[in-house]
Amino acid sequence: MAKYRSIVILTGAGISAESGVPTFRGPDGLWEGHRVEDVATPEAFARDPALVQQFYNQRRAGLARVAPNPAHVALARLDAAFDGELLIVTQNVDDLHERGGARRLLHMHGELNKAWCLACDARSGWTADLDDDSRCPSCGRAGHLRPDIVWFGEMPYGMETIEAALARCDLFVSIGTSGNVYPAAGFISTVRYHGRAHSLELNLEPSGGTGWFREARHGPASQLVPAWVDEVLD
Ligand code: BJW
Repeated sequence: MAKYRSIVILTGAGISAESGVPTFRGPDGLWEGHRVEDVATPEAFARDPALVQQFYNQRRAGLARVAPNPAHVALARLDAAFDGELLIVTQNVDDLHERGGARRLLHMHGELNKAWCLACDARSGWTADLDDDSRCPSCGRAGHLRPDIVWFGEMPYGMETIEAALARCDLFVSIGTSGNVYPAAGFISTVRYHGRAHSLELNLEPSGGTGWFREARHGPASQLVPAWVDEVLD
């Protein structure tokens, strides 16, 4: 435990795959039936809000049918036991890290269970379907709520916090992400730029950026992550 004082963990869709949440770019990927530009851009939402709301309503409802797997639980165990600095940055919009028990968590691509009011700018917890009649709990106006999800071309959440943590950390771990989407795909470059942290990839297969990591282990997250957490806490 004394070996590291500051850890940043980046997670992606692969950590939730064994819970039954589809990844984005695999053979059974989430977007297989949808062109990404039809659903994951602000322009697409402006063009066909009902289609986009329906896509996210289905995924929000799907959260009730999935549960955290041993990888989520292991990270929560690390969060509870590690007395150094820790930040779990997830690209995932599901709530499996929270339900697994993680606390030091940042959702950089937003959350399925939140709505963003384009009239008053408030973010509110939201677990029901969203549609044109949905009323903002903050300002009371209907017809202005969208999923609080970061779409292509939008700024991810918490970038200042993340960049500062990446600059300070002495261990960076990337779990279950293909390294296709920026800025998350560039975090390893930031870590290398600062020069002193160990970096570890835990992924089913080599990601696009695997060669940038000092160490890489490949296999299912439900096995790799608990084993790695045991090592850190040993
Ligand atoms: C397992 C496993 C198991 C499977 N165990 N592993 C040209 C060049 C560079 C950048 C750009 C460019 N043109 C445009 C951009 C920017 C753009 C971008 O990156 N585009 C790329 C496509 C090129 N990015 C943006 O627009 C972002 N904003 C931005 O850049 O703002 C400006 C800015 C500037 C400077 C600083 C900061 C900001 C916003 C990106 C928003 C991404 N949103 C999405 C959709 C959210 C909505 C939704 O959920 O529907 O977020 S895209 C989608 O991809 C989703 C994910 O979070 C994200 C990453 O995917 P992830 O998690 O890696 O999943 P997969 O499926 O790709 O990979 C899963 C991995 O798991 C695989 O490797 C498997 O092998 C593995 N795996 N089972 C372990 N059991």
